[in-house]
Amino acid sequence: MNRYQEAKEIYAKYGVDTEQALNALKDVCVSVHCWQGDDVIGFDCGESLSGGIQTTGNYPGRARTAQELMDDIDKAFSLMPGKKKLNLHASYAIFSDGEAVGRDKIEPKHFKAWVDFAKARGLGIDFNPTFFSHPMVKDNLTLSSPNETVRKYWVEHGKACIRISEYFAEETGIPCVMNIWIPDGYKDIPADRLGPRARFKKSLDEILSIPYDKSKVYVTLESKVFGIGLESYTVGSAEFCLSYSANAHITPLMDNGHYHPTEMVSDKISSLLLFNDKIALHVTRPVRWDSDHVVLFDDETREIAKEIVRNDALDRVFIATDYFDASINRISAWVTGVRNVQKALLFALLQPACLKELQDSADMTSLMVLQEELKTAPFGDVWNEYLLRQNLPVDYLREVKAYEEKVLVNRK
Ligand code: RNT
Ligand code: ZN
Repeated sequence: MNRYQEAKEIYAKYGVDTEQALNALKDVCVSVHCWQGDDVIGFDCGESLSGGIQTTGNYPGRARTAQELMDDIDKAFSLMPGKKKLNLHASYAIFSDGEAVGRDKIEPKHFKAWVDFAKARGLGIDFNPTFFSHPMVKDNLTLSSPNETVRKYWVEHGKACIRISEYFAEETGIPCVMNIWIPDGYKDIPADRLGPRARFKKSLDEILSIPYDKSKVYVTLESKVFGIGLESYTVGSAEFCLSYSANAHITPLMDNGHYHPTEMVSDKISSLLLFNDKIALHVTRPVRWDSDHVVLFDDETREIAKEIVRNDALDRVFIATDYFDASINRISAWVTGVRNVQKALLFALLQPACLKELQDSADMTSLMVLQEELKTAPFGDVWNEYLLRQNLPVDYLREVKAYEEKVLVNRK
């Protein structure tokens, strides 16, 4: 008997159907961030990364052009199983030679090459206005700026991005999730906490006032607790973003690097599911701060997956990755993180339904024992079967290294 058959029988004893789990997993879409490939730099204005986020490391092979990034995405996607979407930032606009377009004036045509790329591969596209790494970010402020020229510039950027998101949805036939995150905040204690938040609120109202098809574009709003150099005050805090989303009927987005270190996104998902049709996630790995390390198959990633699966919410949660490591091979970083999100989902799909019943009958003893037992059930054999059925290698490292030698090391 092969290992999968054996695993299947072991799981069956727990009342778990591995075939059902494998089938469910292949329909789950993960929106893969493009920005792992070039250290969040983008192509539009050549500014270095700002906004209180940071990439560290200088491993060779960063994608420097749209073509290089597309090549790398192809390589990375070819090693990831399951359904994917491409998640772009506005800073990845592709301008023709000599064209200089401000972010307030970008248009669908600046993303045509991405649409062609996505269509040729049957991918949907998600989108993000880029409110950082740009000369119009003044004093670390964008949509909350007291300077009307600055604030309006970024409002126009937000509106432009809604139009581009709608274009993505129309062209690909797949709805576009457009996530708003602003870095706005203060390093030290502010004198006015209300003013910036009031201006952010007004700016969001203005952006969302343009007509757009809500079945094609899902606008999400991402909160944060602090950024580097912005430690004392963040305009788009959790309370602000949750309240705004609820009021404006948009979708809240939680990034699991954006909370205090002992606060867990896995514990927040159920609450948001009770009050929202859809919710959105940025899956990342914060190490002591919002460091955006590559996602591992760790406790919290599994717990997040469990909350989605066990609450029967696979079709209500937009799952996206958001991490960037420049200290290791970037293709490997991409593939490892995305595979780990999928692994965690499979792990969750392989949990027996009886666990809930044990909780409800207050048999916490059995619950603990069973949960611990399941940790060492032959999960790896089911995962390997999933890869095998999609003709993917378990060992992608060899392929990554070959690509590094052939392509990446030549990028000097
Ligand atoms: C920053 C947010 C945001 C960014 C990306 C690049 O803390 O997590 O989502 O990482 O938009
Ligand atoms: Zn994020």
